[in-house]
Amino acid sequence: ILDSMRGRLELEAAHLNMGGVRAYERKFVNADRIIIVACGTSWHAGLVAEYLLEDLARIPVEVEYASEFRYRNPVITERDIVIAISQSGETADTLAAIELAKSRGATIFGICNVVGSSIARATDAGAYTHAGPEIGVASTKAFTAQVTVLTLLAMIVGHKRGTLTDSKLRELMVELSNIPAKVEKALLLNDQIERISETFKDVPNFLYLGRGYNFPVALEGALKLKEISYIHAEGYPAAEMKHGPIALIDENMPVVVIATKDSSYEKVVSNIQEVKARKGRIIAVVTEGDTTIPDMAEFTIEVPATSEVLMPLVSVVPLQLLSYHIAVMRGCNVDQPRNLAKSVTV
Ligand code: F1P
Repeated sequence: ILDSMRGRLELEAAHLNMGGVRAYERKFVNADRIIIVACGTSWHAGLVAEYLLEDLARIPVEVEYASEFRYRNPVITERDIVIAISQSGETADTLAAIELAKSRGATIFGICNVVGSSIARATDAGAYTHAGPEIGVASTKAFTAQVTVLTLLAMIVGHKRGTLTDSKLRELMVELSNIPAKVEKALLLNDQIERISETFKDVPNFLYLGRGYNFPVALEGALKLKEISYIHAEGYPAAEMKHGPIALIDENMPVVVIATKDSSYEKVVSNIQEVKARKGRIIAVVTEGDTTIPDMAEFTIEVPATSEVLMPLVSVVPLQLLSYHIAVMRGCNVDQPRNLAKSVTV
């Protein structure tokens, strides 16, 4: 099914070499657990993969900051698979995490963008994202490509394990082939987001909230803003807000809520009500045609509908645009942010 559908995919990332997955298919199918190691944006792609692999393949997943994992004494067995994700393929923390897992017998699967990079060479197998060079230091299209690879991986493994039915697989493949057009449509939000950015360019803080598949997207939105505009931003699972961050909300706090139509929609709507009750300034990312949230939010950004499991590929785009425009308006160099290196090799 995958082979016949692959011809329909237009995403550059879909040309990836999934041969690496096929060669280690049995390992993946029998894995007791998958441990994902990565840093920064790649770590956020790993968090999306946790939802994907649990939902579609029913494999327990742990997502670890490589920068912390490398100094721990983790319990790793030969039945574990470690997935290392890195755009540059040169991140020293991720490389060290790989070496540690390897020394304890795990199989290492890499997802890198740069062909022949150190991480690609250190792994047992892998899939390249082939997303082209990242011009700027902060990852953007690498995130989309990594999530695409991880989605395909979860689909292949889930299908083999019998946790993803033929019809569900086919449905997801068809929707995946629609994603490039939906991302194009999300990019048309550019002018609207530029206008919204004008309102918020001078604020000192931002909060980002999301649930489920949109929780890692909230983290990624906050990281992009920090990285390129130097505004302090926090990403949180929306349900965690009441456990602390709610104290921060007043009439000066912009709160970006990713509230697309999915299984946690109703709960996100109540989170928006909680923010509104405290006069927070709500910028909501919603599914096209939503009639409830626009009445509650100061700004509403509509993205095309898609399957819940594929939504991060679409919902991250307006957040990247928001960070970009705010950074440009603040006079920041979006391609070379201060203090950041393309690959962190120390
Ligand atoms: C990891 C990362 C990027 C971030 C910045 C610093 O890089 O944290 O996500 O945007 O470039 O490095 P990589 O391992 O994915 O190359």
